[in-house]
Amino acid sequence: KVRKPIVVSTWDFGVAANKAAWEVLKKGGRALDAVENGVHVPESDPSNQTVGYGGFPDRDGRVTLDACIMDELGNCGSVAALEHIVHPISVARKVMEKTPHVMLVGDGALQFALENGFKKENLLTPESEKAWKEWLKKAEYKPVINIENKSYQGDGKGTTAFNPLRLPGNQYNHDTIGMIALDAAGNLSGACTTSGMAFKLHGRVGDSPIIGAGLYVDNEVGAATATGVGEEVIRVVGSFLVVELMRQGYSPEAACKEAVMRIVKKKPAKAKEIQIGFLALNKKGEHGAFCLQKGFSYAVATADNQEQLIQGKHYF
Ligand code: SD4
Repeated sequence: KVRKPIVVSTWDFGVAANKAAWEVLKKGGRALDAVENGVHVPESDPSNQTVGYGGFPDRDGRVTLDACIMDELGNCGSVAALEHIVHPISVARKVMEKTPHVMLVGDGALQFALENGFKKENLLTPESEKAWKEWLKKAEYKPVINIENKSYQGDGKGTTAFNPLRLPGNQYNHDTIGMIALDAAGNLSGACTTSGMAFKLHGRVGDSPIIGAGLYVDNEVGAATATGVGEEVIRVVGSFLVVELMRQGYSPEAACKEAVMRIVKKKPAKAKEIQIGFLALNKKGEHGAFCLQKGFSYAVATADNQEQLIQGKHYF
C-alpha cells in the first residue's frame, strides 16, 4: 500500500515547513503546490540565517539566494545568485512555467522576478549583518558548513575554520531546506532553497539550484534532495545518483548511504570535516536519509503525524 500523501524535508525547521505543505496535501492538492508553500516558511523567517530573508550574506555583504523546483512531469526551474527577493522558490517556479528555460542567474534572474511582479526587498537583517561584520574582522576564507554534532558546537575544536553557525545564539541555524512531497494522486515534486554558504565569494553557486545535484524528481521512481557542502554534492551529481540507485532497487536510505559513500571514497580526508546529508522519498511513500556527520535531522508529515522528526543515520 502506498503511503500518501506524505511530505519530507531537511532539518528541524522542516517541521514548520511541512505543516504549510500539509495544508495543500490534505485538501488533495498537488505536490508541486505543497512544496512551494512549504519552503516559503523558512524563506520568510528572519531567524533562519541559511535560507531566504535573513540569510547570511556573501563575502561582500550581499545576500544571494539559490533555489530550484521540479514537478512530476520532469518540468523544472531554477534561480541562482538571486538578490532582493524573499521567495526565490516562486521565481524558480515562474522560470519553469513562463519561460522555455530551466535556469536564470544573478541580475537576469532579478530582472525576470521584477517583471513578474515580485517585490524588491532588502534581505540583510541586522543580525546577519552583524555576523558578517564579525567575520570581516578576520575574513578567513574557509567557508565551512556546520557540523551539527552537538559536542562540536561552540567548543572551537571541531575545525580551525571560522564557522558563524557555531557562534552563540546561532545554535539552531541549519542549512538548506530540501522538501519532497507525494500527493494523494501519487505524484512527486520537490523544492530546494538556500542562501548557500555563509560569506561565500560573490557569485558562488552551490548544489541547491542545480537540478540533479541539490534536487531531483523522477515520478516513476522517487525523489531526492541534498544539504551540506554543495561543491561535493555537485561533484557526484548527488540527488540524481540517489534517484538512479532507487531505480535499481535500493531503499531510500540505502540509496542515500551509497551516495554518501561515493563522496567518502573520492575525498576521505575532506569528508571527515564537512557535513553532507541526502534525503529521499520513493513512489511507495517510503523515506530515508543518510549523512556524513551526526546531527542531520529530517521532518516527516503524514495523515497520522505532522511533527515527526527523524535523526538521519551517519557515517562517522
Ligand atoms: C550550498 N548545500 O550552498 C548548500 C548549503 C547547505 O548545509 O545546504 N548547507 O552548498
